[in-house]
Amino acid sequence: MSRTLLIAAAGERAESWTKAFAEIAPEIDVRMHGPGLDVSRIPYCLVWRAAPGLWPAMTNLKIIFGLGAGVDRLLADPSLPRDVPLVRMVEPELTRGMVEYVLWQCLFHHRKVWELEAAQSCATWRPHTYPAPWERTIGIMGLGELGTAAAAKLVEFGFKVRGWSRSPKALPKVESFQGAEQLPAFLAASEILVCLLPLTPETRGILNASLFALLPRGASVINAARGGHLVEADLSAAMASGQITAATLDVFETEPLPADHVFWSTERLYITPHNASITDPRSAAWRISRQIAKCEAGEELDNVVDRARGY
Ligand code: NDP
Ligand code: OXD
Repeated sequence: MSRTLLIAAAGERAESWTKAFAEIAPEIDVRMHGPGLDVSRIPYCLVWRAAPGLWPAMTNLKIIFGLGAGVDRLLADPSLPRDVPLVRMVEPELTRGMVEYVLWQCLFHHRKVWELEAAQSCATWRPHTYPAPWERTIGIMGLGELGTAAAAKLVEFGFKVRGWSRSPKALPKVESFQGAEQLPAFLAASEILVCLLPLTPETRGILNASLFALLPRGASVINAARGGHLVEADLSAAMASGQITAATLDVFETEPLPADHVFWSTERLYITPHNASITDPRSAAWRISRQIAKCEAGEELDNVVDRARGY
């Protein structure tokens, strides 16, 4: 059992996970969580959200691997073992996917594609202008693994990029702001605001009416982090008043987004189904196998969640 990994999350992707471990890390003995499986001696677990009773049953755990970069759901579970390291997902394909999503959506909002859609819907050849990227400021909330990579790509495209985090950053050509005191200055010029924050008690509900009021009038909002960051009614009101022109949301307080939710029919509000980026089983299998090897060798693990900070 020394290198046994329980996968308690795979759903319809179960096959890709077993295949990935078989190809990339055959030394790991993978078990899929299911009824009747004795998990008491399994030392490693890869999980998105734990089924009730899973943690008390895993009495010999050495590492919990979160299947996603965000660990808010795992930390919200009072039965999560306190003394076992929780490692969040950091892998190059997850980062690449998010960079692609942020670039795609920033270009979409930069070029105001909804104006083209409106002209096309009435078969009108309407001149459409937009500023050069260096005349457009994009603000990224969260300059961690994903925010830093997204900022670098936007800089490469010539945008004016600014970022907001808890601690000071020095990233090439990114104007950096830190902490609550510098949030208003950060927001003041952010014409396209991208949220890539972790969901913590401090960041829950941060995308709210007061924050929207501090953005330049007519700004766009892109939330690819967690639904809990957004106060949904405040976004609806800000869009109705014109303070926010358009938004793209990948994540929602309730997922799947209910069919009768007002967002489905809100003009210039674009929805993607929590797939801004998806953990790649092959790339993740390699990362997890390295971490297990480190653990077995008594070495320090990477990307261990700081439970006091919540990310
Ligand atoms: P990281 O932990 O690497 O980065 C988090 C960043 O947020 C850090 O820069 C941190 O600041 C900053 N931050 C945290 N709390 C605050 C605060 N109170 N005030 C200001 N800044 C703060 O996370 P990742 O970049 O890997 O991921 C970010 C989030 O993206 C995940 O938590 C997840 O929710 C979401 N996600 C969504 C996906 C999707 O498909 N929609 C896919 C993957 C992730 P500092 O650097 O100073 O610590
Ligand atoms: C993640 C996610 O946190 O997929 O990785 O949302």
